Amino acid sequence: MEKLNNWIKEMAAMCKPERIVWIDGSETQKKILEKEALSSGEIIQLNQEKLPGCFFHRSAKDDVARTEHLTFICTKKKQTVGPNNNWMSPRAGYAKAKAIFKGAMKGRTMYVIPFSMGPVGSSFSKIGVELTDSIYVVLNMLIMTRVGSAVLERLGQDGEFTKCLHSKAELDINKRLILHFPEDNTIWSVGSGYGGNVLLGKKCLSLRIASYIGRRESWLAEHMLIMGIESPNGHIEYIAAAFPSACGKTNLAMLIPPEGLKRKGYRVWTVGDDIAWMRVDSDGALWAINPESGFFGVAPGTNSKTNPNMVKTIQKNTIYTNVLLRPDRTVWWEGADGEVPESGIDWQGRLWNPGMKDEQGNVIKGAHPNSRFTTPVVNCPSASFRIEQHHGVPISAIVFGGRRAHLAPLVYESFNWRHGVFVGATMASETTAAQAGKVGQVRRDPMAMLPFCGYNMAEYFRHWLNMGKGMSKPPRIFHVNWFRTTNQGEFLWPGYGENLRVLEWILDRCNNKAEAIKTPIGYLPRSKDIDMTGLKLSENALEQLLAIDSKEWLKELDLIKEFFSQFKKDLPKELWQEYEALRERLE
Ligand code: OXD
Ligand code: MN
Repeated sequence: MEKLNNWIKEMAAMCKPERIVWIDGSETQKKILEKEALSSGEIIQLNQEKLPGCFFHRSAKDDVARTEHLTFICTKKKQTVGPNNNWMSPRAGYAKAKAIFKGAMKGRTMYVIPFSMGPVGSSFSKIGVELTDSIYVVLNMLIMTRVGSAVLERLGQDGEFTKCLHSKAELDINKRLILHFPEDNTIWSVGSGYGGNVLLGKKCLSLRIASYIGRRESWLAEHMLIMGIESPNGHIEYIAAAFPSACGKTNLAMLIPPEGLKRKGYRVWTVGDDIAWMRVDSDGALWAINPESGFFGVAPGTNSKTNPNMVKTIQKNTIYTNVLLRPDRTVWWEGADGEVPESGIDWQGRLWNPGMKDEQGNVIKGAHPNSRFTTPVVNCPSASFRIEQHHGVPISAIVFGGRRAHLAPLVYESFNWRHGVFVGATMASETTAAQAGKVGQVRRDPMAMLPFCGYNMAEYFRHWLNMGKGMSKPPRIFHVNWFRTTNQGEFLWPGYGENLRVLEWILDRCNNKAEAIKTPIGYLPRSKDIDMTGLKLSENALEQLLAIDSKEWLKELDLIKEFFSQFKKDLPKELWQEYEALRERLE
């Protein structure tokens, strides 16, 4: 404990809190903190009859999303972080942040949160300690991670932990920094209150720092959901899947089988919706845990059609951030179930009516497009019974995906692990209205890790290639695209629960039970290989969904070449070989 105590002393000397409070993970302490946050107005109590244990929080107007331009990886050499990250030297990083942290907690309490990413005591879990001056952060961390005395016990006298320091400071975007020091196992975040910037166990530890540690220790920290699919005979197989944002990752993780397939008796078990830590076990297979214990999900668009399980999950013990507050102290967002409320208080605290417009004539939204809920995994009706198992779950298939109006077919399988790494490394998605910039622009997002890989992505690709060599039973790697459209822009595939039809083919491939045809880009199902019982698509839709246009793919290869070129000599030659081989097959 000496190491921990000394560090806390040093950080307190810099931040100057009025007092220090240790978070023990107890219900009693949580209640006290809730009371305090209620009286300061940091949170608002929601209608306890309709939403028991639920609270509401409003953030600063310019503090509503991850700020990637203020996020840095601080390493001795710039080369370590590669072209995909903002870099600062540790000396400069500490100095810049220190200037903001200095005295930032004056008059405030510093909370000490010992937390475990992964089940407490599992050899695959990692421990962190977050110091923060925000009760909102404490209450969110209590949902998202395993917190308290059991973690300290596990840490023991001088166990290794990630040193996480956070202060709201002035919540000033001009004095905001999210800094990672992987060489020191340290994270410093200041000037923000937004989840992705301040719940330091999530993106900062479980992806950026963990990806760096994972390379050293030969495992993978990935931006992936984990779901189990129970087949009619009771056997459960697990899939890990990576998608860029706005592709429905959370919805897929807890989908409800569609009627036709339900009759067959499928059932889905949710292990995680955002992060997977995966390592090779003694059986030569890849095993995964979800390091988190909660969901931090996007509210808008969540309803009984898109995600019925999540609608049930967020009825209790949930923290809502930046949604619309209704007169009866329940919550609403664009794309929620039911009628649009006649009035409410919007995410900025202003009186709101539907159809209201701003000075530019744009419709004012009730909820911020990135408004969120923080909710415990155990609330979820499809929560897997294996979430607390120290060993995790064996992964049969890895699925990469993106949002592509054309080009990528509904599903294809890579030829082997190396080709699968190429498929993941060349992942891309088209921007939607939810993102800044032009709609429909193709953005490369390898393995959906572009904003989260804590080191040079070229080295990350090499690590993926090496992981394949260490497995005697590697998962098969697939690519899916739920978003292909007709030339008129209509979606060809219904998505949501129906996606299980594609996952069925994927698992059947893993078990050598389904046929496929070999194409230049990989193995594809024929239309009759996808079970369409109870689902009627327009004529030829499936054929269009599975069509490959070589000319389009050759154009895509030019974009891939451009993307790969930025890594210069660092890019593994195997990926250039895959690139050349694909070009040859297409020509
Ligand atoms: C998230 C993200 O919040 O990827 O999960 O931004
Ligand atoms: Mn995510």
